[in-house]
Amino acid sequence: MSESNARYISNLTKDTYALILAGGRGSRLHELTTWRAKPALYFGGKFRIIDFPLSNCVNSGIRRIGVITQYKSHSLIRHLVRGWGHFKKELGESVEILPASQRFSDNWYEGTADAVFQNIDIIRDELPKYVIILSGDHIYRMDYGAMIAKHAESGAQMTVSCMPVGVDEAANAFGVLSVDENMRILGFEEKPANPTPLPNDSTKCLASMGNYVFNTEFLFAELKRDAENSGSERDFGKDIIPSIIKDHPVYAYPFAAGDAGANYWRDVGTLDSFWEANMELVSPVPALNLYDRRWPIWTYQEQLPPAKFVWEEHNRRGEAINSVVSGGCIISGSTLRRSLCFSNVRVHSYSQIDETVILPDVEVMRHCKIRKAIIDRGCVIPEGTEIGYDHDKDRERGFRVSSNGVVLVTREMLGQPVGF
Ligand code: ADQ
Ligand code: ADP
Repeated sequence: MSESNARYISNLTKDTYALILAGGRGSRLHELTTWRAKPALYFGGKFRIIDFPLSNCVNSGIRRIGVITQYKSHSLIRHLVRGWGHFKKELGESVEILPASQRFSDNWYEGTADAVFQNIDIIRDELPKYVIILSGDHIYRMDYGAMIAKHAESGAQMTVSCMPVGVDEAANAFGVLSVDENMRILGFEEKPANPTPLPNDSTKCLASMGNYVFNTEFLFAELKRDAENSGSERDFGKDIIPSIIKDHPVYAYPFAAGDAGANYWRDVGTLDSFWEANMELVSPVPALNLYDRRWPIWTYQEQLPPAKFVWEEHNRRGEAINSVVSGGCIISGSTLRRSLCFSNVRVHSYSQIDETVILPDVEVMRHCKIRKAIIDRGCVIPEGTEIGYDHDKDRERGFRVSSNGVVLVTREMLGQPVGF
């Protein structure tokens, strides 16, 4: 990219306010989101899902960010305050938390459009030319600068980022677009049962990633219009996009290889996809590069001592193979294979852990065998427990077994008190 091009994009990103929608429930994650909103869910040994859109903003040069929260927001807000509270207003930087606070009416945020509508005054104070609305639910690296530049060049009022996904995967799950040869959106259906396939590939369709760039004044006008329509569910996918594509220039932006050096986007909306996306990280060369210094993913993490692996006379070698182990962990006399340990995990001797995602502050006592599982934060796995070897037994004990055979274990399932 030439210098003048880079300057052009940095002026656009400076003139952009980002809103991250982080109020959703994530019900298909079952007990993993009983206590926390999906964007607050742990990911990748050290991060929370929200760290990805937030880091993408900062890496793209967008430094004014609002995070819209609603459902089960305590864990999310605590993380934002600890990890993202250091922005300096005087330098034109801010990460603002925008909880549903009934400032306009007696209602909490209804749909996603209402969540933005209820914050119009806060956005207006920032005087941005563009507003980028981002889903707080996905794991990906994306240079929003390139998308905003395309938006500005095309003369669009709104631009929707999209990527091709399998028709089966998209059915009932994603907003599906049809476009003309210039990528202008001609049709949009929110979570259709039978998605319209791509003209050149009947197995694929164009799915909305739930990220939108708007010209600010157009966004405000459309939100106000929508608020007066009593039949609207106040949702971008269900109401706003279908109602504007005919009369206004709305374009699709294809998220493609080359954006930030990687074409990686995962919706970790189910236990299986959450487990699989974490498992990808323990493969020798993962598609998502968390070690790329040019596109760092920031987070909050308590200061902890380094991970430790112990082999004493009385036990076996403490080791972790093709695994990711975070700070504060001690793996003593046990073997981990293709597993992720978040902070402060203790694994005692003679245990065997395979293909398992262990969230922070877990203790695995001696002689446990765990396979293909997700262990929620704070669990103490009693001595001699087997998980993932006999699914009938797992279910009898109250653990949840997913359709692909991933076993979820939480403190409540173990009869252990939940408290922060
Ligand atoms: P979904 O993700 O299913 O589809 P939704 O449940 O509205 O849509 O969530 C979108 C984002 O908004 C999530 O980050 C969620 O946390 C947040 N959110 C939901 N309700 C909210 C509320 N009341 N207040 C604040 N935040 C809220 C959307 C689009 C599809 C697109 C997919 C891509 O509607 O068209 O294909 O994202 O995953
Ligand atoms: P095990 O059941 O595996 O024997 P322990 O709790 O006795 O479990 O821990 C085993 C080993 O882990 C200890 O002997 C020590 O080497 C290391 N370890 C445990 N706690 C700490 C600690 N606080 N600091 C440093 N090393 C520790």
